[in-house]
Amino acid sequence: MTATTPVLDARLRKALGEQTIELPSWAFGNSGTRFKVFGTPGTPRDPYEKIADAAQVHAFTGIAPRVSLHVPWDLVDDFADLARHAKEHGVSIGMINSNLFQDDAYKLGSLTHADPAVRRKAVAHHVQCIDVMRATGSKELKIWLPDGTNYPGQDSIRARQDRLAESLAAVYEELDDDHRMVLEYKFFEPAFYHTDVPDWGTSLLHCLALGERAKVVLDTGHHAPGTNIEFIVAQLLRQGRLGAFDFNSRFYADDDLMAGAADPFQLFRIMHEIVEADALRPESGVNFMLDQCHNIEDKIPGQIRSVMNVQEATAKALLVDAEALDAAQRAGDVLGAHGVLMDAYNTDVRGLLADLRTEQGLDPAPMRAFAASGYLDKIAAARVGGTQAGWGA
Ligand code: RM4
Ligand code: MN
Repeated sequence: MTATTPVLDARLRKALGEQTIELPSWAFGNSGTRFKVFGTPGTPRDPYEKIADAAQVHAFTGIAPRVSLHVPWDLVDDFADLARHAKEHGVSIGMINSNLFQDDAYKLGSLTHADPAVRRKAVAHHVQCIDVMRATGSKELKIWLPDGTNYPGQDSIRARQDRLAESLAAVYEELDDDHRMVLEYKFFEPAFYHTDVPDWGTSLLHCLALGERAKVVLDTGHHAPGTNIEFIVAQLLRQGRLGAFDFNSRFYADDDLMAGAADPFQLFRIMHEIVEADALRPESGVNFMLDQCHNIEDKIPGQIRSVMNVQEATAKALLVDAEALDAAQRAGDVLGAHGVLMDAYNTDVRGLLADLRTEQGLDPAPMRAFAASGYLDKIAAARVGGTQAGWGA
């Protein structure tokens, strides 16, 4: 097929114009590996500065209007004031993430712990997160459970599932009617023998037991190598239980690199499932979020690049000729059907997205425009003293 230049028609304009991507506050703080955390001049010292930086990503891309918070990393005295600050910067507060992995009490588990007092403490932490939701206007509580064991026999896998179900039900009870709970799975780390929510099936079973407002979070870095992630996307969409993505890239484990960097084709395949199920629309309730760390690259441009990568994958998925694909699939035309998908993937959508930004009053080249804005120099000069936010704060 000859390459054609894609045109920004009304359908693409609407679909791309409606898409939003949520940013993680922690991406703006310092992070690293267990070997070293490198600081950057100008790194935010508090949640207010993290939000100001996140707002830059939205200002230059136009599609990142929400910032997700992590409690207690983003604790402030007055959350309503933080929400006001976000609004002043043109963004709002997104999902509230609980933290069950940095308290000594949780060494052997949190919501699954054998000791009811520890489980109560973990449930109470979620009540605190729900209060943050009320103060900030957030509607989603996000739970990633680090619980698990390191050695066979260390604890009863089965009893832990029962305790988890009970604890999650206690948290779910606390939600307001317009709140949702999203439950993230991960197959390893920090526990290495088993984790208590290792996969989408386990997360889904707990969500089904909890109720309609419980959905699954799919973090692209939380699967064994070779896992067909788009299959999971399709399956969760069929059940109406795909609550959110945590997008990032991985080469080996949970690398948390920029979305679309390691495997842009995988990102495209995921977005193809989304488009095919008509789940790109805001009403579908799928929250497209990034969950990343920028260990060696500058954080704000790292987020801008990631947002653009997701947007490019989305535009390509929207270019799949659905009719031709359907016809080829029905006819059993293996290579024809595959060809339809590859034609879309191999289309250069950068010009189309530049046109979209120009129409929206944005600079067509966000990376270049942000670099030219001088913002990084400005924050490096202004943010002197204090302690830079990082893993654990
Ligand atoms: C976990 C998981 C969570 C994230 C933390 C920081 O691996 O991906 O979503 O909140 O890391
Ligand atoms: Mn995640």
